[in-house]
Amino acid sequence: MESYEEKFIHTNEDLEKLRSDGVLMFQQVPMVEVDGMKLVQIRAIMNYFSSKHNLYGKDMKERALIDMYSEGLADLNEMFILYPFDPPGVKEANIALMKEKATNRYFPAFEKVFKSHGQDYLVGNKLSKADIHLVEMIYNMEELDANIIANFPLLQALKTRISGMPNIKKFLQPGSQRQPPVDEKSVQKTRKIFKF
Ligand SMILES: N[C@@H](CCC(=O)N[C@@H](CS)C(=O)NCC(=O)O)C(=O)O
Repeated sequence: MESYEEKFIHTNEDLEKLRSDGVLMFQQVPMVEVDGMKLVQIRAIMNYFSSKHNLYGKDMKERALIDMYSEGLADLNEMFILYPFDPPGVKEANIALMKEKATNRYFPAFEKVFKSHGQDYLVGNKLSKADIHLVEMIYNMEELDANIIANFPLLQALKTRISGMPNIKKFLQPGSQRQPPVDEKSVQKTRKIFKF
């Protein structure tokens, strides 16, 4: 695994400093400095690291499948990232909608992929970024409903398999990089930093 230094934005001044330094192409974060580049746009960043570390398929067709699976999950993830900022009422409705979509649309679709080929990973019998996105989504949805994958045995097996990988195990340990569910205090802090 590459070593890296993670810097957090704590105040609007931190953000404005980056902007005035001219390092944010669209005045937005996240931004990653890697291999002489200052990369923005989260999907561009993830795709770069996936290519670099061989998590992005062996040919065009595998990459197309990995993109298709990742983009499906990105649609659901967008709702997940935004719902803490919803006003009361809307928030509850979006939580219900995410649970419904995870249970009836996304998780059955991925369970079916595993059932169709009987392999340990979604694409090419090899770990790809799509598997990582899927397991991340399982953890996200479990924050909303702890039993959400109860009826998806192949997704349970994937979660166990990926979570046991040494780097991921480390990442998932309490107090390490994975952030806990967003609370009201951090919602207010984020609003202040980004002025919305
Ligand atoms: N499409 C971009 C969106 C980035 C984005 O919305 N970043 C927010 C913070 S999470 C931001 O910097 N907002 C300030 C702004 O848009 O002015 C990505 O996926 O990276």
